Amino acid sequence: MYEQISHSLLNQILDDLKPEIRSQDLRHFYTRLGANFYAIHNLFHHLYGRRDDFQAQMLKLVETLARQYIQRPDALKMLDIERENDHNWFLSQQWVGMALYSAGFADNLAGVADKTPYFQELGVNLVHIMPILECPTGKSDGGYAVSNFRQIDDRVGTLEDLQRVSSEFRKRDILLTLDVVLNHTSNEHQWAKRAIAGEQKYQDYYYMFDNREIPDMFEQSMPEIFPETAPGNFTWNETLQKWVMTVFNDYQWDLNYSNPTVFIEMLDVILFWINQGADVVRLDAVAFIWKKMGTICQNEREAHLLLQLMKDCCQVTAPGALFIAEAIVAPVEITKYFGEDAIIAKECEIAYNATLMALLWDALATRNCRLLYQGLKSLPDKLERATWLNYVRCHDDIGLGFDDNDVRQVDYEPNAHRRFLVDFYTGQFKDSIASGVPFMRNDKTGDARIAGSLASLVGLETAVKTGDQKAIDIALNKIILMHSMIFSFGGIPLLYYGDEIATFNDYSYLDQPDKANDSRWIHRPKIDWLRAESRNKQGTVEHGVFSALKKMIAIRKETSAFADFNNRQLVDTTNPHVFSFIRYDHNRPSERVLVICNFSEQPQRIEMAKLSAAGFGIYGQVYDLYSGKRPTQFDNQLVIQPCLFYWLSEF
Ligand code: OTU
Repeated sequence: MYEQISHSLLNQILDDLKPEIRSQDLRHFYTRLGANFYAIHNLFHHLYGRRDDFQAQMLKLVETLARQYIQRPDALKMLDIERENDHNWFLSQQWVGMALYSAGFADNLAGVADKTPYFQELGVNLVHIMPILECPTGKSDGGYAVSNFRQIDDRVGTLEDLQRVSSEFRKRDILLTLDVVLNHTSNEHQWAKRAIAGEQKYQDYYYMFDNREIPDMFEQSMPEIFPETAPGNFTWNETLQKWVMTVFNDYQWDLNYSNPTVFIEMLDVILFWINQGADVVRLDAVAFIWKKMGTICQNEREAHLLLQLMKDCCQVTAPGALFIAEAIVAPVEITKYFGEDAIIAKECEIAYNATLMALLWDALATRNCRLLYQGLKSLPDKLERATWLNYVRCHDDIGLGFDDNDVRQVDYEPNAHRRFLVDFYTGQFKDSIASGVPFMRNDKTGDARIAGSLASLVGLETAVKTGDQKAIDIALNKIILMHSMIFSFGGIPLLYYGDEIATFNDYSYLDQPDKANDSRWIHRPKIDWLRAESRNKQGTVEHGVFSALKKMIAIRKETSAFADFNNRQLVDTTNPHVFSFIRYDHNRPSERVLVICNFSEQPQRIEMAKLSAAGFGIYGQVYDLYSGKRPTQFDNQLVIQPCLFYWLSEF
């Protein structure tokens, strides 16, 4: 795109660049800047064009990009070029992720580096290390209340440790994912401290008000994120004598992105960690970064423009790095975080598939797939060159963020249905052996979310305690079934640490005052490595899960139909307990896999004729990639064991 105004501005900015920048070899940088400048200028102007200092801010932005480019290690610059030449690299089925807390997984970063062989053993080659930056003790929100964006927390390790992790990973082709908490800082961050000390510059980094007038107006339309522990969206600061916007906990101050300095600071932070070797950056709470009175202050158009701008800027300095959007919002809103267009309005390459996650838990509780089908049918197509992060559990709660229309469509009443699911997973519903706990019950809205480890939510904890072998087997199948879905659906599967060895709830958080009121800590375990050894011992639950996951991962990597190129087609088997879809190789559509999942605790059957109608198995025999055998058939019907699955292929 060539446009005079932006081009002459670019010329001027290049002239104004500091001499130490101009003297560098910036060939690739200039090419990328030229290619992206029209978009960058446009977006920056849209957001900040009315300011007198617009041009100066624009120069500062370009200088930031150049400075970080100069600091980017050569090896990473080469990787950028490789990835530019193979821009679909992350859509391949070879990627399998795991998210972990370094302290819970292996004491600290050095421990994570030492444990690298464990990832290889399982087949994991993308590791999301949960927040590692400095946080106040106690008021840390599990690392999401950062007090220094450039300093690794002492308890986690040092920059050298991270470099060791990064080089161990790089040697083994494991991608490193790090967090950048965009929406807020800790109230103990330097910026907050200087704001409290009275510096106007830093007060302008946040949203602050002298009285309740504006906060009250905001509150009329803003929901509460942590209603039990942090009601309201503003906190009174005694020293400042002001109300500070605090959407999450009262010690997490929302950053004000209507100030371009904030944008540039945070972009600089992103580029800093990308230069430390992060292949992927998880952008936390992206839905919240723009506040507009009279709205829920989530998913605002400007939030999207900010993300597009961040993407375009990273494209200039470090085009090999990817963004993950953490936007746990309504299904129709989530896909928007990929951007509107892969070329001219791109945002994040990857987004959490919170919709699929919640729908899977629904199918498991109801033992039918009606809402799963309905919800996925209404999920808008995602952008090309973008992919889902498919997960079963993560460090957060399970929010039941279905679209109410979808819920009604399959004849449930939305509120009653959500109440049922919370009751089911917290073991209140009759016959349920799930042992989850509620998270953030909101008495005003009747809303609640669910916390608990995967193994405990599927009933394994209870089954093991009561020694009920049949229930143990069903629960193990459920863990395997849920993973079979995320491995085959299309997108990058993201395991949650501990789930691969069926880790139960950890109740120790209840004895720790700074954690006791946040039930998400029930599923942020400390790995018991002695217990993990049992993964090598046949007959143990650890072995049952670990070996199944390992096998599925190996098969996934060899099955090109599992790559993510919008190559999925839902199949209606007419059996409501069974969910089915076809995946096909986008280059060779005849190479297909038919996925069939039984979400009920009874064996299910489907007519072979239904498969033929879907165009499957007409010409040859079918066999199951997972077991390597022909699937069980009886009376012209395919039989699927309770809570198990097939990955059928033709030969
Ligand atoms: C994210 O969470 C993090 O994953 C949480 O661990 C943090 O507490 C939170 O941000 C604040 O930093 O913002 O877009 O329901 O799903 O708060 C979604 C709770 C988020 C989380 C939600 C989420």
